[in-house]
Amino acid sequence: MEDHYPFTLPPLPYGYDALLPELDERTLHFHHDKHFQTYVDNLNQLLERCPDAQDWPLERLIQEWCTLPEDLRQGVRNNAGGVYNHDLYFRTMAPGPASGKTPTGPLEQAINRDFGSLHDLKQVLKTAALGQFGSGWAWLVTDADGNLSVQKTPNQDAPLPLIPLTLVDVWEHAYYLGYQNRRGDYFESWWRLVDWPGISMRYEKLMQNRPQYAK
Ligand code: MN3
Repeated sequence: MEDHYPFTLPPLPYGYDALLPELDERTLHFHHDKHFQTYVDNLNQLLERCPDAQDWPLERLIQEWCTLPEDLRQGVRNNAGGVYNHDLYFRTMAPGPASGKTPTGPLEQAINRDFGSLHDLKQVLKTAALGQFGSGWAWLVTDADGNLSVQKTPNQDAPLPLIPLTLVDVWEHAYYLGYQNRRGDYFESWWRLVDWPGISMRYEKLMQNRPQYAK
């Protein structure tokens, strides 16, 4: 995806039927092609009226929306978050059996250090996902030193400047067609889709590139 305005919808990184049986085609079509697209379109419409922020990357829009003209603030907050969060959500799921997707290397070590085990991380993340009242997200994040934590955020807020590794969308539009009100069942399905190999690689790169003083 472009680093700044005008943003475009990145294609779904796999086929619409690739995440069956966990997530069905209709859910992915609506979620990616309709909901995600709407956040992209809304953000572009808002930034059209705000030339000063047209070269801002998403991360800056998310962290500095409150410095924008007042009539744009809430819209940019919601829609920049919507674009950022959905991009990462779709990119950190992958087809294939969960048994072939486990954390490796420095991420595996950090999960064991900070949560006890992958199973313990899952429980903490599930509690956050089920405990998020109304719409929002639950996140696995790292700080600049590599310390992991679980966060939850309402609406389309993101926990920056903490660095998101993966996240689960607990807006009803993410699961209602397949799971109705069963957020816990949806969480279990999402967990089987998490692309731990990709996330492990990203974490390792982040740790290699962190400032020297932090090592
Ligand atoms: Mn969503």
